[in-house]
Amino acid sequence: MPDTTTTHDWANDNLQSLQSHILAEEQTHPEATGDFSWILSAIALATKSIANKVRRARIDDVLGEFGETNTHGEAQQKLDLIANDIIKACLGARANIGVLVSEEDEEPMVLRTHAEGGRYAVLFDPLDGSSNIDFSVGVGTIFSILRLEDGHAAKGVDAILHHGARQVAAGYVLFGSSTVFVLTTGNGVNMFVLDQSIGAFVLVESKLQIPTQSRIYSINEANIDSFPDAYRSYLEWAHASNYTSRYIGSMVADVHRTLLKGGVFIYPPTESHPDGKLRLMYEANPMAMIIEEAGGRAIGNHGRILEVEPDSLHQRSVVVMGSPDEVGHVERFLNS
Ligand code: AHM
Ligand code: MG
Repeated sequence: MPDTTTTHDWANDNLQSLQSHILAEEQTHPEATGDFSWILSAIALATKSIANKVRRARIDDVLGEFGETNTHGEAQQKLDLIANDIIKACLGARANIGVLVSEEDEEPMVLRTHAEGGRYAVLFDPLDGSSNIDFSVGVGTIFSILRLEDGHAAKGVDAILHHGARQVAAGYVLFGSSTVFVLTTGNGVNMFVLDQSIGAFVLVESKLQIPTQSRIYSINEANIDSFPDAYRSYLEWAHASNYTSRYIGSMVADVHRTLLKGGVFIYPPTESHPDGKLRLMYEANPMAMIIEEAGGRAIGNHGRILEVEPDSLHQRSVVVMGSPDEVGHVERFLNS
């Protein structure tokens, strides 16, 4: 309950929606054009709609596989495609979005040239962890925003193949026991929760900081026999050091817990996924930007994830991200 006494600081402690937060941030940048509020309001609209579909999935009978595989040869769930269509419908109409890239589509969708106003590319995984959806486990949408340069339409995929440090914003929306929107525009990490009663994401925490250390590792340990030696040695050390294990198998949920509670989330190379399973440009990069902006670290096979120059849109990346000290422990084994 809000404090209704006269001593309450109403000027600085007020209810703020995602929309008003973005507008307020833009006002601190005189050169801002309002582009972000357009893009983020489209993402907010799309994810509110996806949250509704996810909640109603069993009632509406849209659980289960669609019967096709995506560009990575993975079974698509019906809700993967529904979420993909919702995002494209909401973002496609925003005049400043030039290109959309989705995990579910092999080719990027070029909407507008630079001359036509296409200033940004939005890359996204519409419904990450969707194989968990039949069991009401938390799933999420992940997005990354890159600025486009003049001539992007002619350059095709090359116009988007930039390292993650060039992201201008990144975020995810977790559809869990509550719907949580976590966002960074390069100025810290803010967390919003969907208030169903008013239909708006409201700010619940600003400038989130990940705990520096926490004895939690999050990894699919069933694959241990095919992990490289360094990861096996790390796990042996963690067992001996009284670590606990938490693994949901849904990256958004696992990274969200890691952000709030600390620890390390790891998807190492395995026999079936020698380059790691997660995708660099719309899974690893946006999560890495959020974790770094919150004071954490995110590394892959060759150092900092955000410095990897991609060769292809859908390439995979090894992921080790979380509390700075915990990533440091894994890194010690990777370097030895
Ligand atoms: P998806 O994009 O097809 O949903 O797959 C990504 C998911 C991540 O959410 C999760 O971290 C990982 O796959 C789990 O993989 P595994 O089942 O091999 O542990
Ligand atoms: Mg995914």
